Amino acid sequence: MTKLNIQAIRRDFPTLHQEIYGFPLAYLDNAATSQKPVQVIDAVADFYREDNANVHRGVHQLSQRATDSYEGARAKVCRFLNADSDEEIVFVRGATEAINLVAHSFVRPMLKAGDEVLISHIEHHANIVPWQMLCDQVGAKLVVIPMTESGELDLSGFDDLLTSKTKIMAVGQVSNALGTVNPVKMMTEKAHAKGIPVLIDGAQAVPHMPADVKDLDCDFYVFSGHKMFAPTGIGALYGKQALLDEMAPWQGGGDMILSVSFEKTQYNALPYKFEAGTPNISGAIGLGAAIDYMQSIGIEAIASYEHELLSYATERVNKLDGIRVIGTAEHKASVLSFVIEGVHPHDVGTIFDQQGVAIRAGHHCAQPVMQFFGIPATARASFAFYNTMEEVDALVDSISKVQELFA
Ligand code: 7TS
Repeated sequence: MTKLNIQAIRRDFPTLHQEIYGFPLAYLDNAATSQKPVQVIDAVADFYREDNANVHRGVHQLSQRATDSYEGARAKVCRFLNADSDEEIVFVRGATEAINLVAHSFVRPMLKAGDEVLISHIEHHANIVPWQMLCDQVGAKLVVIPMTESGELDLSGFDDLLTSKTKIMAVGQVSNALGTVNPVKMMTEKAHAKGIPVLIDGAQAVPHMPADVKDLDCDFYVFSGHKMFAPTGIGALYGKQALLDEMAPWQGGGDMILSVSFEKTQYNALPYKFEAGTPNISGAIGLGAAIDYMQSIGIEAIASYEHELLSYATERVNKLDGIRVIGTAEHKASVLSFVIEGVHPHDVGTIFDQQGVAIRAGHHCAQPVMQFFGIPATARASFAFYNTMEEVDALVDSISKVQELFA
């Protein structure tokens, strides 16, 4: 069994301790966003109480302290991802903005009519729509790695999908709708063997497993802070330095320049070239605190405990009649999507809420996955390391309650 002291961990998360309709809150919507520990809340509040100033521009003390904290957070992200240098870490709003940045600055300049962008059937819309928009603009083709009934990628024809026309492969490490863990390292190796650059969407991976860009050898890696216990509005793009160096900025403004005249602007060095305007300083500091927090627990320990939670939940739900688990991949992380026969997932979500159980009901911004299974939506429970076996029991009780009401 786990070595984590879950009750002690839970004390760090103020939002978890409340009642909803008289029931203790069971927060099982972590794939949408996670709750925040006091260590993160305090880091953000302390910044505003003590150091608030803009970064990279002040000679005064507060600005120097703000800059040190902001850049300190970048160094933490760099170590967290096992990147080579801070210059490879660009602060962005989240995974969505990071993917759009790569689409605009890296892929768009080289994409021609007839070229291809390779994604998979189980991507979040954030890793579909930016590529589709780009392809539409130049007459390129969006090529999709198919999926299987268990919610895994069907890689039987994968080699043939990697062609001389493929300008990038962009795939998620973990599916948000199904929880499938994709073999992204092997896929990256195969893409690289044909000279194809790779972007990995780590939004659903970083809260649950070690993320090591050197081990994966990906060219770009993106994630959002808010799913890993940090504030909203902050995330990071990792890019190999040689690629980021070659890329033009996609937004212009303050901080991303060395000099400006009406004739010519000289861009700033990495990573500032990609951080136009005043950044989310407190968010970055909160992200640094969230990384410290996760590392103090231990990411391997988190992964192993969450695996126990998911196995227990899956086992209990599988014993029930009239319920279909959507996403039965061999390797999964923290997500249990399901449909209850004869009940719309939105009704499931509402009835769960009345029992204090917070889940997401919907298409999870992965409509192609729903189309594959021929369903409009699923109910999705998604776990974090502060969840308990008792909360899984509350989930199962709520399923029974729904079935009673609709019997
Ligand atoms: N990629 C994946 C795999 C995601 O799950 C999400 C958000 C994103 C990208 C976009 O992240 P953002 O922070 O830029 O919005 N996923 C979800 C979810 O499953 N429920 O709400 C948001």
